Amino acid sequence: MKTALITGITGQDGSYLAEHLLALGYEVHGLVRRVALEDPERRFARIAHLLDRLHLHPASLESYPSVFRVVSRHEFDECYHLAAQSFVAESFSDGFSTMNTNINGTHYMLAAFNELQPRCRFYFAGSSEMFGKVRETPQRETTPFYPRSPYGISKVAGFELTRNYREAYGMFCASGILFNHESPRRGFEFVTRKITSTIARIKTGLATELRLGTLDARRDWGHAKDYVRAMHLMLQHEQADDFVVASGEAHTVRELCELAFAEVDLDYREYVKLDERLQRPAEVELLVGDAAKARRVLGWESHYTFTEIVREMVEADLEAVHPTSAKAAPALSPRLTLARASD
Ligand code: NDP
Ligand code: GDR
Repeated sequence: MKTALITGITGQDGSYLAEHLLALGYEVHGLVRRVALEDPERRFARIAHLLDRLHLHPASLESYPSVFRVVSRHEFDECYHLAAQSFVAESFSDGFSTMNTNINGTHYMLAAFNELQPRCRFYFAGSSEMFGKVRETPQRETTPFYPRSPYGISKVAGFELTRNYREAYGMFCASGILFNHESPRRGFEFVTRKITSTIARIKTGLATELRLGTLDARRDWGHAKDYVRAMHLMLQHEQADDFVVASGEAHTVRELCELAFAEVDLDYREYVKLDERLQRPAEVELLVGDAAKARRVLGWESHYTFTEIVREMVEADLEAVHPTSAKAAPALSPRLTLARASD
Protein backbone atom coordinates (compact mmCIF):
# COMPACT_ATOMS: atom_id res chain seq x y z
CA MET A 1 0.00 0.00 0.00
CA LYS A 2 1.38 3.41 -0.95
CA THR A 3 1.15 6.42 1.32
CA ALA A 4 0.42 9.89 -0.04
CA LEU A 5 0.40 13.34 1.50
CA ILE A 6 -1.94 15.94 0.01
CA THR A 7 -1.63 19.62 0.87
CA GLY A 8 -4.83 21.52 0.08
CA ILE A 9 -6.89 18.39 0.74
CA THR A 10 -9.87 20.54 1.84
CA GLY A 11 -10.02 22.23 -1.58
CA GLN A 12 -11.77 21.16 -4.77
CA ASP A 13 -8.87 19.17 -6.22
CA GLY A 14 -7.63 17.83 -2.89
CA SER A 15 -11.01 16.27 -2.17
CA TYR A 16 -11.27 14.54 -5.56
CA LEU A 17 -7.65 13.43 -5.44
CA ALA A 18 -8.15 11.96 -1.96
CA GLU A 19 -11.15 9.99 -3.27
CA HIS A 20 -9.13 8.78 -6.26
CA LEU A 21 -6.13 7.67 -4.19
CA LEU A 22 -8.31 5.94 -1.58
CA ALA A 23 -10.05 4.04 -4.39
CA LEU A 24 -6.60 2.93 -5.60
CA GLY A 25 -5.79 1.57 -2.12
CA TYR A 26 -3.52 4.40 -0.89
CA GLU A 27 -3.19 5.45 2.72
CA VAL A 28 -4.03 9.15 2.40
CA HIS A 29 -2.71 11.89 4.65
CA GLY A 30 -3.64 15.55 4.48
CA LEU A 31 -1.89 18.67 5.66
CA VAL A 32 -4.53 21.10 6.93
CA ARG A 33 -4.61 24.42 8.73
CA ARG A 34 -5.22 24.20 12.44
CA VAL A 35 -8.24 26.53 12.09
CA ALA A 36 -9.78 23.93 9.80
CA LEU A 37 -9.39 21.24 12.44
CA GLU A 38 -11.16 23.51 14.87
CA ASP A 39 -14.10 24.13 12.53
CA PRO A 40 -14.59 20.78 10.79
CA GLU A 41 -18.31 21.16 10.01
CA ARG A 42 -17.59 24.09 7.72
CA ARG A 43 -13.98 23.72 6.67
CA PHE A 44 -14.09 20.00 5.90
CA ALA A 45 -17.30 20.16 3.85
CA ARG A 46 -15.65 18.69 0.73
CA ILE A 47 -14.03 15.78 2.56
CA ALA A 48 -16.71 15.10 5.21
CA HIS A 49 -17.57 11.78 3.56
CA LEU A 50 -13.92 10.67 3.68
CA LEU A 51 -12.89 11.75 7.15
CA ASP A 52 -12.87 8.33 8.75
CA ARG A 53 -10.35 7.17 6.11
CA LEU A 54 -7.98 10.13 6.19
CA HIS A 55 -5.04 11.03 8.42
CA LEU A 56 -5.00 14.78 8.90
CA HIS A 57 -2.08 16.78 10.26
CA PRO A 58 -2.18 20.44 11.26
CA ALA A 59 0.50 22.61 9.68
CA SER A 60 0.81 26.01 8.11
CA LEU A 61 2.35 26.73 4.75
CA GLU A 62 3.65 29.91 6.35
CA SER A 63 5.76 27.95 8.83
CA TYR A 64 8.69 25.78 7.83
CA PRO A 65 8.94 24.09 11.26
CA SER A 66 5.30 22.96 11.07
CA VAL A 67 5.79 21.45 7.61
CA PHE A 68 9.11 19.90 8.68
CA ARG A 69 7.39 18.29 11.69
CA VAL A 70 4.79 16.51 9.56
CA VAL A 71 7.38 15.27 7.05
CA SER A 72 9.68 14.12 9.88
CA ARG A 73 7.00 11.98 11.58
CA HIS A 74 5.44 10.08 8.68
CA GLU A 75 6.83 8.36 5.61
CA PHE A 76 5.30 9.19 2.26
CA ASP A 77 5.74 7.68 -1.19
CA GLU A 78 4.10 10.62 -2.93
CA CYS A 79 3.33 14.23 -2.05
CA TYR A 80 0.74 16.26 -3.95
CA HIS A 81 1.32 19.90 -3.15
CA LEU A 82 -1.99 21.55 -4.03
CA ALA A 83 -2.39 24.11 -1.24
CA ALA A 84 -2.30 27.69 -2.45
CA GLN A 85 -4.10 30.99 -2.43
CA SER A 86 -5.75 30.06 -5.72
CA PHE A 87 -8.04 33.00 -6.52
CA VAL A 88 -6.43 35.24 -9.16
CA ALA A 89 -8.54 38.31 -8.33
CA GLU A 90 -7.61 38.08 -4.64
CA SER A 91 -3.94 38.01 -5.59
CA PHE A 92 -4.31 41.58 -6.91
CA SER A 93 -5.84 42.67 -3.60
CA ASP A 94 -3.19 40.97 -1.48
CA GLY A 95 -0.22 40.01 -3.60
CA PHE A 96 2.02 39.74 -0.58
CA SER A 97 0.16 36.94 1.17
CA THR A 98 -0.40 35.16 -2.16
CA MET A 99 3.35 35.25 -2.81
CA ASN A 100 4.13 34.19 0.72
CA THR A 101 1.82 31.17 0.70
CA ASN A 102 2.41 30.08 -2.87
CA ILE A 103 6.16 30.64 -3.18
CA ASN A 104 7.50 30.14 0.33
CA GLY A 105 4.98 27.39 1.05
CA THR A 106 6.19 25.47 -2.01
CA HIS A 107 9.80 26.08 -1.07
CA TYR A 108 9.18 24.80 2.48
CA MET A 109 7.59 21.62 1.15
CA LEU A 110 10.43 20.96 -1.28
CA ALA A 111 13.11 21.74 1.30
CA ALA A 112 11.54 19.51 3.94
CA PHE A 113 11.26 16.57 1.53
CA ASN A 114 14.78 17.10 0.24
CA GLU A 115 16.07 17.08 3.80
CA LEU A 116 14.03 14.20 5.17
CA GLN A 117 12.55 12.06 2.39
CA PRO A 118 14.33 12.81 -0.89
CA ARG A 119 12.89 9.70 -2.54
CA CYS A 120 9.29 10.83 -2.06
CA ARG A 121 7.76 11.78 -5.42
CA PHE A 122 6.55 15.38 -5.48
CA TYR A 123 3.76 16.98 -7.52
CA PHE A 124 3.45 20.75 -7.89
CA ALA A 125 0.16 22.33 -8.94
CA GLY A 126 1.24 24.63 -11.75
CA SER A 127 -1.30 26.64 -13.71
CA SER A 128 -2.20 27.90 -17.17
CA GLU A 129 -2.12 31.35 -15.53
CA MET A 130 1.67 31.06 -15.94
CA PHE A 131 1.11 31.62 -19.69
CA GLY A 132 -0.91 34.80 -19.02
CA LYS A 133 -0.48 37.05 -22.03
CA VAL A 134 0.02 34.10 -24.30
CA ARG A 135 2.99 33.85 -26.65
CA GLU A 136 1.41 31.09 -28.78
CA THR A 137 -1.89 29.27 -29.11
CA PRO A 138 -2.59 26.60 -28.05
CA GLN A 139 -0.23 26.64 -25.09
CA ARG A 140 2.00 23.63 -24.51
CA GLU A 141 4.90 22.70 -22.21
CA THR A 142 7.37 24.68 -24.34
CA THR A 143 5.32 27.91 -24.50
CA PRO A 144 7.14 30.76 -22.69
CA PHE A 145 5.55 32.10 -19.51
CA TYR A 146 4.16 35.65 -19.28
CA PRO A 147 2.15 35.80 -16.04
CA ARG A 148 -0.32 38.66 -15.61
CA SER A 149 -1.08 38.56 -11.88
CA PRO A 150 0.69 38.05 -8.55
CA TYR A 151 -0.94 34.60 -8.56
CA GLY A 152 0.53 33.77 -11.97
CA ILE A 153 3.93 35.05 -10.90
CA SER A 154 3.80 32.96 -7.73
CA LYS A 155 3.01 29.85 -9.77
CA VAL A 156 5.92 30.52 -12.16
CA ALA A 157 8.19 30.78 -9.09
CA GLY A 158 6.77 27.52 -7.67
CA PHE A 159 7.23 25.82 -11.03
CA GLU A 160 10.86 26.95 -11.26
CA LEU A 161 11.56 25.91 -7.67
CA THR A 162 10.11 22.47 -8.41
CA ARG A 163 12.24 22.11 -11.54
CA ASN A 164 15.32 23.27 -9.66
CA TYR A 165 14.88 20.66 -6.91
CA ARG A 166 14.58 18.04 -9.67
CA GLU A 167 17.73 19.19 -11.44
CA ALA A 168 19.88 20.18 -8.46
CA TYR A 169 19.06 17.33 -6.06
CA GLY A 170 17.76 14.60 -8.35
CA MET A 171 14.38 14.51 -6.64
CA PHE A 172 11.36 13.17 -8.53
CA CYS A 173 9.55 16.49 -8.92
CA ALA A 174 6.78 16.89 -11.51
CA SER A 175 4.62 19.89 -12.32
CA GLY A 176 1.20 19.79 -13.87
CA ILE A 177 0.33 22.87 -15.91
CA LEU A 178 -3.38 22.54 -15.43
CA PHE A 179 -5.96 24.65 -17.21
CA ASN A 180 -9.19 25.67 -15.46
CA HIS A 181 -11.08 22.73 -14.06
CA GLU A 182 -14.43 22.87 -12.36
CA SER A 183 -17.04 20.79 -10.56
CA PRO A 184 -19.91 21.13 -8.13
CA ARG A 185 -17.19 21.45 -5.45
CA ARG A 186 -15.67 24.56 -7.06
CA GLY A 187 -15.33 27.59 -4.75
CA PHE A 188 -18.16 30.13 -5.13
CA GLU A 189 -15.73 32.92 -6.06
CA PHE A 190 -14.72 31.36 -9.39
CA VAL A 191 -16.73 32.38 -12.43
CA THR A 192 -18.26 28.98 -13.25
CA ARG A 193 -19.61 28.42 -9.75
CA LYS A 194 -20.56 32.07 -9.36
CA ILE A 195 -22.71 31.69 -12.49
CA THR A 196 -24.28 28.32 -11.64
CA SER A 197 -24.97 29.17 -7.99
CA THR A 198 -26.51 32.53 -8.94
CA ILE A 199 -28.66 30.86 -11.58
CA ALA A 200 -30.02 28.57 -8.87
CA ARG A 201 -30.79 31.60 -6.72
CA ILE A 202 -32.44 33.44 -9.61
CA LYS A 203 -34.51 30.39 -10.50
CA THR A 204 -35.77 30.09 -6.94
CA GLY A 205 -36.44 33.82 -6.50
CA LEU A 206 -33.51 34.53 -4.19
CA ALA A 207 -31.61 36.74 -6.67
CA THR A 208 -32.53 38.92 -9.62
CA GLU A 209 -29.23 39.51 -11.41
CA LEU A 210 -25.67 38.27 -11.92
CA ARG A 211 -22.83 40.80 -11.96
CA LEU A 212 -19.66 39.88 -13.85
CA GLY A 213 -16.45 41.68 -14.77
CA THR A 214 -16.21 40.59 -18.40
CA LEU A 215 -17.95 38.25 -20.81
CA ASP A 216 -15.15 38.18 -23.36
CA ALA A 217 -12.40 36.26 -21.56
CA ARG A 218 -11.85 32.79 -23.04
CA ARG A 219 -10.89 29.77 -20.99
CA ASP A 220 -10.29 26.07 -21.46
CA TRP A 221 -12.59 24.46 -18.90
CA GLY A 222 -12.35 20.80 -17.88
CA HIS A 223 -13.61 18.67 -14.98
CA ALA A 224 -11.62 18.38 -11.75
CA LYS A 225 -12.25 14.63 -11.57
CA ASP A 226 -10.49 14.16 -14.90
CA TYR A 227 -7.60 16.42 -13.91
CA VAL A 228 -6.74 14.77 -10.58
CA ARG A 229 -6.23 11.50 -12.47
CA ALA A 230 -3.55 13.27 -14.49
CA MET A 231 -1.77 14.38 -11.30
CA HIS A 232 -1.56 10.78 -10.14
CA LEU A 233 -0.36 9.53 -13.54
CA MET A 234 2.46 12.10 -13.52
CA LEU A 235 3.88 10.59 -10.33
CA GLN A 236 3.63 7.02 -11.73
CA HIS A 237 5.67 7.88 -14.82
CA GLU A 238 9.25 6.57 -14.95
CA GLN A 239 10.70 10.09 -15.26
CA ALA A 240 9.78 13.30 -13.50
CA ASP A 241 8.50 15.76 -16.08
CA ASP A 242 6.05 18.64 -16.65
CA PHE A 243 2.71 18.19 -18.41
CA VAL A 244 -0.04 20.43 -19.74
CA VAL A 245 -3.51 19.16 -18.84
CA ALA A 246 -6.34 20.77 -20.79
CA SER A 247 -9.42 20.04 -22.86
CA GLY A 248 -8.16 21.85 -25.95
CA GLU A 249 -11.44 23.81 -26.28
CA ALA A 250 -11.83 27.50 -25.53
CA HIS A 251 -15.15 29.09 -24.57
CA THR A 252 -15.97 32.66 -23.61
CA VAL A 253 -17.55 33.57 -20.30
CA ARG A 254 -20.51 34.67 -22.48
CA GLU A 255 -20.88 31.15 -23.91
CA LEU A 256 -20.69 29.75 -20.40
CA CYS A 257 -23.52 32.07 -19.30
CA GLU A 258 -25.62 31.28 -22.36
CA LEU A 259 -25.32 27.54 -21.81
CA ALA A 260 -25.83 27.62 -18.04
CA PHE A 261 -28.89 29.90 -18.16
CA ALA A 262 -30.36 27.83 -21.02
CA GLU A 263 -30.18 24.77 -18.75
CA VAL A 264 -33.00 26.33 -16.72
CA ASP A 265 -34.77 27.91 -19.72
CA LEU A 266 -33.57 31.44 -18.99
CA ASP A 267 -31.93 33.99 -21.31
CA TYR A 268 -28.66 35.21 -19.75
CA ARG A 269 -29.05 38.63 -21.42
CA GLU A 270 -31.96 39.41 -19.09
CA TYR A 271 -29.92 38.82 -15.92
CA VAL A 272 -26.21 39.41 -16.51
CA LYS A 273 -24.89 42.91 -15.76
CA LEU A 274 -21.33 44.05 -16.36
CA ASP A 275 -19.70 45.57 -13.32
CA GLU A 276 -16.35 47.27 -13.84
CA ARG A 277 -15.47 46.81 -10.16
CA LEU A 278 -15.12 43.10 -10.97
CA GLN A 279 -12.58 43.70 -13.73
CA ARG A 280 -9.00 42.69 -13.01
CA PRO A 281 -6.16 45.22 -13.30
CA ALA A 282 -4.61 42.93 -15.94
CA GLU A 283 -6.85 40.37 -17.63
CA VAL A 284 -5.80 37.10 -19.25
CA GLU A 285 -7.82 37.19 -22.48
CA LEU A 286 -7.36 33.67 -23.82
CA LEU A 287 -6.10 30.36 -22.52
CA VAL A 288 -6.39 27.10 -24.42
CA GLY A 289 -4.09 24.16 -23.87
CA ASP A 290 -2.60 21.36 -25.93
CA ALA A 291 -2.47 18.21 -23.76
CA ALA A 292 -0.97 16.01 -26.51
CA LYS A 293 2.06 15.15 -24.35
CA ALA A 294 -0.06 14.03 -21.38
CA ARG A 295 -2.18 11.89 -23.70
CA ARG A 296 0.82 10.38 -25.48
CA VAL A 297 3.18 9.84 -22.53
CA LEU A 298 0.77 9.25 -19.65
CA GLY A 299 -2.17 7.79 -21.53
CA TRP A 300 -4.38 10.45 -19.92
CA GLU A 301 -7.74 11.34 -21.37
CA SER A 302 -10.69 13.41 -20.22
CA HIS A 303 -14.20 12.05 -19.95
CA TYR A 304 -16.34 15.15 -19.39
CA THR A 305 -17.42 17.63 -22.08
CA PHE A 306 -17.90 21.34 -21.41
CA THR A 307 -21.69 20.94 -21.67
CA GLU A 308 -21.71 18.06 -19.18
CA ILE A 309 -19.65 20.06 -16.67
CA VAL A 310 -21.97 23.06 -16.87
CA ARG A 311 -25.07 20.87 -16.62
CA GLU A 312 -23.72 18.99 -13.60
CA MET A 313 -22.89 22.24 -11.82
CA VAL A 314 -26.26 23.87 -12.53
CA GLU A 315 -28.10 20.75 -11.36
CA ALA A 316 -26.03 20.50 -8.17
CA ASP A 317 -26.62 24.16 -7.31
CA LEU A 318 -30.35 23.88 -7.96
CA GLU A 319 -30.42 20.84 -5.70
CA ALA A 320 -28.51 22.71 -2.99
CA VAL A 321 -30.91 25.67 -3.05
CA HIS A 322 -34.04 23.59 -3.33
CA PRO A 323 -33.41 19.94 -2.40
CA THR A 324 -35.79 17.54 -4.12
CA SER A 325 -34.92 14.72 -1.76
CA ALA A 326 -34.43 15.02 1.98
CA LYS A 327 -30.83 13.90 2.10
CA ALA A 328 -29.31 14.06 5.56
CA ALA A 329 -26.09 16.06 5.75
CA PRO A 330 -23.18 13.66 6.31
CA ALA A 331 -22.21 13.57 9.96
CA LEU A 332 -18.54 13.95 10.79
CA SER A 333 -17.21 10.58 11.79
CA PRO A 334 -16.07 10.07 15.36
CA ARG A 335 -13.31 7.89 13.91
CA LEU A 336 -11.72 10.95 12.32
CA THR A 337 -7.99 10.34 12.50
CA LEU A 338 -6.67 13.56 13.92
CA ALA A 339 -3.06 14.00 14.68
CA ARG A 340 -2.13 14.53 18.31
CA ALA A 341 -2.20 18.09 19.55
CA SER A 342 1.57 18.07 19.56
CA ASP A 343 1.78 16.81 15.95
P1 NDP B 1 -8.94 25.55 -3.78
O1 NDP B 1 -8.91 27.02 -3.65
O2 NDP B 1 -10.25 24.84 -3.89
O3 NDP B 1 -8.15 24.89 -2.57
C1 NDP B 1 -6.99 25.48 -2.06
C2 NDP B 1 -6.48 24.65 -0.91
O4 NDP B 1 -5.30 25.27 -0.41
C3 NDP B 1 -7.45 24.56 0.27
O5 NDP B 1 -7.38 23.26 0.82
C4 NDP B 1 -6.89 25.57 1.25
O6 NDP B 1 -7.16 25.28 2.60
C5 NDP B 1 -5.41 25.40 0.99
N1 NDP B 1 -4.65 26.57 1.46
C6 NDP B 1 -4.75 27.83 1.02
N2 NDP B 1 -3.93 28.63 1.70
C7 NDP B 1 -3.29 27.84 2.59
C8 NDP B 1 -2.31 28.06 3.59
N3 NDP B 1 -1.83 29.27 3.82
N4 NDP B 1 -1.89 27.02 4.33
C9 NDP B 1 -2.37 25.78 4.12
N5 NDP B 1 -3.31 25.50 3.20
C10 NDP B 1 -3.76 26.52 2.44
O7 NDP B 1 -8.03 25.20 -5.05
P2 NDP B 1 -8.18 24.04 -6.14
O8 NDP B 1 -8.46 22.77 -5.47
O9 NDP B 1 -9.06 24.52 -7.24
O10 NDP B 1 -6.71 24.02 -6.76
C11 NDP B 1 -5.67 23.21 -6.20
C12 NDP B 1 -4.33 23.74 -6.66
O11 NDP B 1 -4.26 23.72 -8.07
C13 NDP B 1 -4.01 25.18 -6.26
O12 NDP B 1 -2.63 25.27 -6.02
C14 NDP B 1 -4.39 25.99 -7.49
O13 NDP B 1 -3.65 27.19 -7.53
C15 NDP B 1 -3.97 25.02 -8.58
N6 NDP B 1 -4.70 25.11 -9.83
C16 NDP B 1 -6.05 25.04 -9.85
C17 NDP B 1 -6.72 25.06 -11.05
C18 NDP B 1 -8.21 24.98 -11.12
O14 NDP B 1 -8.75 25.31 -12.18
N7 NDP B 1 -8.89 24.54 -10.08
C19 NDP B 1 -5.99 25.15 -12.33
C20 NDP B 1 -4.55 25.22 -12.18
C21 NDP B 1 -3.95 25.20 -10.97
P3 NDP B 1 -8.44 25.89 3.39
O15 NDP B 1 -9.58 24.99 3.03
O16 NDP B 1 -8.04 25.80 4.81
O17 NDP B 1 -8.62 27.30 2.89
P1 GDR C 1 -9.18 32.02 -13.28
O1 GDR C 1 -10.65 31.61 -12.84
O2 GDR C 1 -8.86 33.41 -12.94
O3 GDR C 1 -9.03 31.60 -14.72
O4 GDR C 1 -8.29 31.09 -12.33
P2 GDR C 1 -11.95 32.48 -12.57
O5 GDR C 1 -13.09 31.53 -12.66
O6 GDR C 1 -11.83 33.32 -11.35
O7 GDR C 1 -11.99 33.50 -13.83
C1 GDR C 1 -12.14 33.02 -15.15
C2 GDR C 1 -12.40 34.20 -16.08
O8 GDR C 1 -13.69 34.76 -15.82
C3 GDR C 1 -13.57 36.17 -15.75
N1 GDR C 1 -14.65 36.77 -14.95
C4 GDR C 1 -14.85 36.58 -13.65
N2 GDR C 1 -14.22 35.79 -12.76
C5 GDR C 1 -14.68 35.78 -11.49
N3 GDR C 1 -14.09 34.98 -10.60
N4 GDR C 1 -15.71 36.56 -11.09
C6 GDR C 1 -16.38 37.40 -11.95
O9 GDR C 1 -17.32 38.09 -11.58
C7 GDR C 1 -15.93 37.39 -13.30
N5 GDR C 1 -16.33 38.05 -14.41
C8 GDR C 1 -15.54 37.66 -15.40
C9 GDR C 1 -12.19 36.39 -15.13
O10 GDR C 1 -11.77 37.72 -15.31
C10 GDR C 1 -11.39 35.36 -15.91
O11 GDR C 1 -11.03 35.86 -17.16
C11 GDR C 1 -8.64 29.73 -12.07
C12 GDR C 1 -8.15 29.39 -10.65
O12 GDR C 1 -8.61 28.12 -10.32
C13 GDR C 1 -6.62 29.40 -10.60
O13 GDR C 1 -6.20 28.92 -9.33
C14 GDR C 1 -6.09 28.49 -11.72
O14 GDR C 1 -4.70 28.48 -11.70
C15 GDR C 1 -6.62 28.94 -13.07
O15 GDR C 1 -8.03 28.90 -13.04
C16 GDR C 1 -6.13 28.05 -14.19
